[in-house]
Amino acid sequence: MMSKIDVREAARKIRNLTIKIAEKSGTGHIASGLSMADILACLYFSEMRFGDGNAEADHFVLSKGHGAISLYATLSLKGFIDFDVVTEYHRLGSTMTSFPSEPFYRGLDFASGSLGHGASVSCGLALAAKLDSSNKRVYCIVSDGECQEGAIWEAALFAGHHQLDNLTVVVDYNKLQALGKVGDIVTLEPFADKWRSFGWDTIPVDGHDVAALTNAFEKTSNKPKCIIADTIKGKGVSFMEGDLNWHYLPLKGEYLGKALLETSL
Ligand SMILES: Cc1ncc(C[n+]2csc(CCOP(=O)(O)OP(=O)(O)O)c2C)c(N)n1
Ligand SMILES: [Mg+2]
Repeated sequence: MMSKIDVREAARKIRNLTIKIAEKSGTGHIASGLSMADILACLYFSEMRFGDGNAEADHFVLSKGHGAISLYATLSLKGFIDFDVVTEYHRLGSTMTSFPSEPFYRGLDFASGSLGHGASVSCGLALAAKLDSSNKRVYCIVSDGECQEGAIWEAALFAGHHQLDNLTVVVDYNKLQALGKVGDIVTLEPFADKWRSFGWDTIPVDGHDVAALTNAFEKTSNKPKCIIADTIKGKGVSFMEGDLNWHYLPLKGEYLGKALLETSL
């Protein structure tokens, strides 16, 4: 296991690799990836087990599949996929599809991208692990706009009822969705109270504070866990942070140079 300082460095590298992949692919959804870079770093470089030794491999579901660019960056940093392969992101015929899909790689074994479904899939995986007397854990990242979908709350109800204490859902609470502010479109608040009322151990945390995130992951209880990660969309690239336009825009010209520079520091 890496130290917390190393996880922080992993997050920086994930951001830098994300921009490098964006440079090659010329596509968007970059800010959605950057928003969860610290969460991915904690999961892949501290919290999750990948089946080494006698440990069972945990499952990860990127319910906000449109952020795949940073998941691919993470898997490349982890050494599970060659960087030459991940830079084929979004190209016709590439296995690095815009949203995660088959063929799967180590650390990536579920397709996603149609928002709203990942939490339910994760509930199924967590319940199956319990029925198999397996100590596998299941981790799922959902986005905040995604939490406006009813299926999320069906999963919340189910996991609470079955006390799926092997399930952790992290909400990337960046307050922006594709076309506006989450709070203006359909507010989620009081968000933590809602998860708690569904029977979840709910931990609001600064989603860019690696130490706080790690502590939240390490906390145990007999309930499913919801980490509400307070994040900034586009975190790490100054002109992208909190700017709705960067949900879809590709990086070009001087913007690209600035993003490469800022994420390499
Ligand atoms: C069911 C479904 N509807 C629409 C989309 C298109 N879409 C992709 S990202 C997005 C909004 C993303 O906002 P949010 O959920 O807050 O994610 P963020 O990028 O902020 O993490 C939408 C509507 C989708 N992927 N799936
Ligand atoms: Mg959002």
